[in-house]
Amino acid sequence: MKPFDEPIYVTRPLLPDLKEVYHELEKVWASKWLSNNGPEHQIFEGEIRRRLKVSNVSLFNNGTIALLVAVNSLSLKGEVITTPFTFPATPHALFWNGITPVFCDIADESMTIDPSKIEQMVSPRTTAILGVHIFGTPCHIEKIQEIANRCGLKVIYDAAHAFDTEVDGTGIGNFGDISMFSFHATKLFHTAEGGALTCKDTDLKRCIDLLKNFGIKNEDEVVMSGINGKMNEIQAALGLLNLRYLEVEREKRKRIIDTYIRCLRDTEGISLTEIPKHVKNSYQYFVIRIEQEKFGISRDEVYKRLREYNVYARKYFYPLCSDYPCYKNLPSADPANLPVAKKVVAEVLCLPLYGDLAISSVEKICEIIRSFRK
Ligand code: T4K
Repeated sequence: MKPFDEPIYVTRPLLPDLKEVYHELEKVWASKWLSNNGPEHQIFEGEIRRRLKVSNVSLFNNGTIALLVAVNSLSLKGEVITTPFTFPATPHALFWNGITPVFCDIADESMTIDPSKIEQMVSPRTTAILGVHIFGTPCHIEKIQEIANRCGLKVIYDAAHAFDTEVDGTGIGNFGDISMFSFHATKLFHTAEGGALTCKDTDLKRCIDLLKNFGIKNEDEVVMSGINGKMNEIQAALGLLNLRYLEVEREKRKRIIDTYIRCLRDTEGISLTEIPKHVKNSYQYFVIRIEQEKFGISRDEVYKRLREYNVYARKYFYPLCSDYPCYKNLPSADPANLPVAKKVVAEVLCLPLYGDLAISSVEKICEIIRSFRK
């Protein structure tokens, strides 16, 4: 088989017609208001609140700053239990708040933090659980809340991958104390860079809004030590525009995912992540798991050989956060504590997924992968 003429990346951003972008920017220019809770920001915040089906939203310049603020707003300290199978932003948001991340193993099927192993990680210093809805798959939210209630812990969810994920029709941002969404260019829905926090408690939203604006209450009062986490008007305008294209993008992605499933489901050694029936898929990633014994070659080998065909799949989220030099000496980072995460991180491969990816290219990627089987 011939390699693709152009590189096929794991994702490509949704890009609305430039003329429409220009039209949106004209409004921003006319307002002469570029940041600090301007008109586009206010409209966009309302739209996101409706879209995510939540009661409170605060917009941010990116998801990482949003997560930093979430941790800070709950006055967490000591230790927070989290997953090692995630993007660096998750444990770093704890570390930057002076908190020690405590890595808990993940469940094999969902690849999210394993609720049956959380309680044994709780110490007198533990103040919260930080779960990640990895690849848009919801954490075991009920069990996690039970543990949190029993142990007096807060719950934060990193929902960076879970825009549009719903559980039985309830927006994923309604669970736990706070959820963080990322609107980075690589996400299904984006504002180039951007993010949001959602929470049920309106007083908490007020605190979050102060924290993302240096703690400034008014011209005479700075009431807490905040940071600059504000989303600007250009980001908000792009977000409003992208919202209009979201359903079309989701439809296209659904067709691509259906094609991957059709072409790969009967391949021995490859397993597909199944989204439970009661969960609305975020369509953010398409993930396969490769079992070397059954497939004949390893995930790493598949990743390398796909590149020879100009296909840039990604080994998200390798390496585990517990293997980073800044965390590897923590007691919870001991590989013996994380057997499932160790196995999963060696098996997972994210295949290209974005609306403009041709179905014929998806079929060809599957054919290439199947041809590797030994
Ligand atoms: N928590 C979790 C669980 C997360 O996954 C993330 C971010 C965060 C927190 C933090 O949220 P933010 O602060 O980022 O809002 C990318 C993204 O930069 C990152 O947002 C995302 N997770 C992560 C999963 O993916 P990289 O280092 O893999 O990106 P990069 O530059 O290698 O891009 C991947 C591919 O996307 C490229 O090969 C081509 C394509 N691409 C990328 C960009 C930026 C484009 O076609 N156009 C583009 O503009 O991290």
